[in-house]
Amino acid sequence: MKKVQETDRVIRGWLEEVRMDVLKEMQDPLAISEKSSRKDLVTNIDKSNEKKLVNFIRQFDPEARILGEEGSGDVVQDMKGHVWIIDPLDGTLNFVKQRDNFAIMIALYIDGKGILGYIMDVMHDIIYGGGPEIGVFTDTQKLRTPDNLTLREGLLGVSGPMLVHDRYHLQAIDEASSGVRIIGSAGIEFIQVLTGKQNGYISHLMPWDFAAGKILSETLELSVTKVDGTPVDMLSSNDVLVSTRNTQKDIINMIR
Ligand code: 2AM
Ligand code: CA
Ligand code: CA
Ligand code: CA
Repeated sequence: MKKVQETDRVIRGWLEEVRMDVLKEMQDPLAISEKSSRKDLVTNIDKSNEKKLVNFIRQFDPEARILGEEGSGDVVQDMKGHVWIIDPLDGTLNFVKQRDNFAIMIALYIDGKGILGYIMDVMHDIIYGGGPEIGVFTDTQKLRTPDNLTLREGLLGVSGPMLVHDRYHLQAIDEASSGVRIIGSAGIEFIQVLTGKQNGYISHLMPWDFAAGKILSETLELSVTKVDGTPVDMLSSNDVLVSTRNTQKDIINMIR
């Protein structure tokens, strides 16, 4: 396996290349199909992005296993060795309805440890990437640990359905915060927390939704756990809380 710095440059190159294809392909009509419901969509671009990323990874790291949302990768049932977790297009409903607020995400874990994570905000052409060995960078800046805000001091990102159904007393948590925000892309929500624009985010997520964000968040001393504060399971869905440490304490106290 190559040095982390070199791998970082390679992954950023893949993301730039896939982004250019997305910008070109999204000028043509999308082929859209429903997965579990009319609010859970997949497009030709989700699928083609995943195929391209899987090909890049296979050439670069042939022994590795790949867990991807659209199924072009492998069946991954443990985190031994090199495991890449990819979300080829995060925020597909935003992509279809807004042509904005969507991301591409890549994570590399080795023996269960997060090594490198990447979230590309496609329309703003910014990659948030890195890991514990090198820190978290965009093309132009190194991110520092956000201020350790309490719940009442900041804005909380939430999943719309979880708020509507008042899961974990989210409506009371909303009242206690400075306000809630609903973006509809886990990747873009993670970026808000990484950059200190929101002090937290709560959502029901699959591994590819949080794999990259978890590495980046933990590198910046943010916490990523289940909503009850226990560790997330990397191979199944979880109700995930990503937040500053003070906000995590406040939320866990409120849901107890
Ligand atoms: P996706 O767009 O890659 O599917 C808001 O819907 C956020 O939650 C998005 O990041 C979305 O990722 C993710 N998500 C996870 N499970 C979902 C589901 N069953 N339906 C829609 N979005 C889901
Ligand atoms: Ca999806
Ligand atoms: Ca996703
Ligand atoms: Ca996706």
